[in-house]
Amino acid sequence: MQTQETNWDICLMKRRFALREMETRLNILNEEFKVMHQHNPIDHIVSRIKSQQAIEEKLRRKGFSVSEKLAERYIRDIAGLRIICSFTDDVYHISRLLEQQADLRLTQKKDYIENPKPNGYQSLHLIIEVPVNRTTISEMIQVEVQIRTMAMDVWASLEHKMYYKFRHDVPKYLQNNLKESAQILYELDEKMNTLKKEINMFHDLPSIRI
Ligand code: 0O2
Repeated sequence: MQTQETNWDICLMKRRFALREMETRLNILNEEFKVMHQHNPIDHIVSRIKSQQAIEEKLRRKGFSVSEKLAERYIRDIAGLRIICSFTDDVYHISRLLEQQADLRLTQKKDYIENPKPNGYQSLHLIIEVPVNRTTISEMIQVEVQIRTMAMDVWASLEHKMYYKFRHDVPKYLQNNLKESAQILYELDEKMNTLKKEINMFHDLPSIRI
């Protein structure tokens, strides 16, 4: 019989494989797009596996007892991938391209760009099941994919730092400033998106396509 530690190891290993699989697919999409359309929709990708300690904390927060079986079932972001794009259109484009891949299963979509969180947080969150083929077993493994623009990313990392700096009790005026900044960044993203479209209308100048 396997020890609990071994089960956790397997749980985390499967998710590392799922992340690699997703990253390869995304790099292919990005490279092909560059060749066909002279534009990289993805600026960069960051990925992480949640630590066992963070998974256990999240399980407790959700009112579950701690086991890797419950983690596999209820913690959908053990494997997390963040895709940073230059433009809002690219965020939705990447999402559509992933949704079209026949062997991926989209099980949840939260559009915090269309409906930002009350604090101002914006991002598109997908939970995608990815096929992982191991030596003796093939399994669908969940990956949380967050897709956002650079502006949304800068905002989210500042908010994250602030949340921890003030131990989850951010003064009201800072909360208001943050929310205001999110709105300004949203407007900036919209402007940049429109500008990009206008520039790309100059079909006779493909070398400046962005
Ligand atoms: P970390 O450290 O990034 O891993 P659910 O899984 O649907 O039951 P959950 O997990 O709250 O509920 O889902 P949601 O809303 O999709 O958020 C998951 C992740 O999105 C968070 O993971 C953050 O990474 C990010 N996120 C969500 N809301 C905010 C926010 O207000 N500010 C910032 N900066 N990030 C946010 P973790 O596990 O909380 O943290």
